[in-house]
Amino acid sequence: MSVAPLGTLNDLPKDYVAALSDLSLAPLWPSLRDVLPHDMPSRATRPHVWRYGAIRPNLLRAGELTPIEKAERRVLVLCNPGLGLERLIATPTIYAGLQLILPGETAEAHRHTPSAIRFVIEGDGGYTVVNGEKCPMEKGDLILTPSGSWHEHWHAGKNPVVWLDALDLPVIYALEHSYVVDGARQTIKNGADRSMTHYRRAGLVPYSVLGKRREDYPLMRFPWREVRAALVDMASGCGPREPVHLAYVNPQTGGECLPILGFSAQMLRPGEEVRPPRRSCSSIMHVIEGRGVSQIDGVTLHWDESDTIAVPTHADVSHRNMGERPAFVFHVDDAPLHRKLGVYEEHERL
Ligand code: 1HN
Repeated sequence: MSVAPLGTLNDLPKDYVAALSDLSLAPLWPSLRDVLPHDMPSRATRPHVWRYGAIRPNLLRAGELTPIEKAERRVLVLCNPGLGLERLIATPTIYAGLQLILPGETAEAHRHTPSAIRFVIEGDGGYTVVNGEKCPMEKGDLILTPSGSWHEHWHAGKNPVVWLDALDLPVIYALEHSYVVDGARQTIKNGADRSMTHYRRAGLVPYSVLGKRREDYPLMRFPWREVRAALVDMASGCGPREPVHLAYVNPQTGGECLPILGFSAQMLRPGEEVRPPRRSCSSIMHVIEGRGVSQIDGVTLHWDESDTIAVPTHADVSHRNMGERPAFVFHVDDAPLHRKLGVYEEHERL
């Protein structure tokens, strides 16, 4: 293995470097270690917690300052402090923001190339219409809006509704493929959404699905009430060291719901600490219920209900429930993309 240090730009004659620049060329070797470090990628993403208690008054203030028509979507974006405010990213691949909609407001229909999800934080009476399917928004519900699907948000309740948006926008933007098309209000075609009718229970799908070309996105809403009950039941059937962790999947294929981002929900028993392997994917973790503390690459982050945490790639992670009751967290990661690209890795902890 070569241990000689690589040449730098200063080793080269100025006129040569200038001649290369004029030709829109650059020598690789002075920059090679930046883009290809040994053994471990360089990561600008920082472990970070966004505290809902600090965000909420500012989000409500946005409601006073900026009418929905002036915002299109009234969102405060979770910007990772290691990646700057301009890039609007929580991790290299995950855009995340908290969106506010006030009683009587509508966020008009559009569709775009990035895929999105909503994860509801508070408020009653909000709903999202996805390709004509009305999806009620209750705390902890996960609602998908896959790439290209029409979506609009409504509020028929009395108090502010807030949710976490997560999008694969950074990836689609890097592809120079991010754009939106505005549309007319959709005609709602359902009473109850399909989580309440066609996909009522794991292991059961409409008979007509068998032998047919499958729908890409059969299920748009995953009600928290059911996910929470599934986690509690799983805990009752697991050994004390087995993680109580469920992946959200496409009920027709058993595979991930969306192509780039993956979603899962985890229960941490009182006092439990989980120490997953180091993973190549980045993620965010959103606290649904409970309080605890995480160690991420040596950084200690305390968390409470509705806080959101950024986890860099390859990070050494532990999460501990500090409460007397079970804690529930929701994870968004880019593992589906890593797996598709054939680059997904898990490593021993450092
Ligand atoms: C978007 O369309 C929504 O539809 C929310 O609610 C956040 C962030 C970036 C780009 C599009 C929405 C978004 C977004």
